Amino acid sequence: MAIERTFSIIKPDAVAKNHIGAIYNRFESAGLKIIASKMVHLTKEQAEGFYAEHSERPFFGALVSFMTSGPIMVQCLEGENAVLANREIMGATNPAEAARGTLRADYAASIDENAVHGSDAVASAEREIAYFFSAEELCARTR
Ligand code: RTP
Ligand code: MG
Repeated sequence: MAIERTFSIIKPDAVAKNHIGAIYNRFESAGLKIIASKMVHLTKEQAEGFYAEHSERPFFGALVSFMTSGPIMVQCLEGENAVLANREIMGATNPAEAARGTLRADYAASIDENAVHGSDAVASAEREIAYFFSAEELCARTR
């Protein structure tokens, strides 16, 4: 059993539509524990830094504009195989391709406004968690 941590964002579209509680319920129902959580409104510089790996992609400007358009919820999730488990809860990047019952199938309007983010690997999770949370803000709950 591999207990992992992953980083999750509820993006501005889903916060604006009041889906925070529904999305937290999906995480908890799947056995993932929220071990840190806060609402933030990203600056342009923070969003560009977070998505630096996409800086050369054609959608980068739209992505940064969207991610700074309103407050987001950022959280660290802990549990068995948390990285992959959260990716399965989220569904495909494009909601048109997301499996039924996934967050993006249920709450995302388009590939640009797709409700949630989740780390794609343990290494990126560590980087992304540290981008938003100090060690003291992470409350280990699984032992
Ligand atoms: P995320 O990082 O947000 O969890 O999403 P992901 O891994 O499924 O997708 P990724 O390839 O990392 O892309 C990051 C975000 O950029 C936007 N995107 N737009 N228009 C496009 O072709 C396109 N491709 C990606 C999406 O909002 C995606 O979540
Ligand atoms: Mg990604």
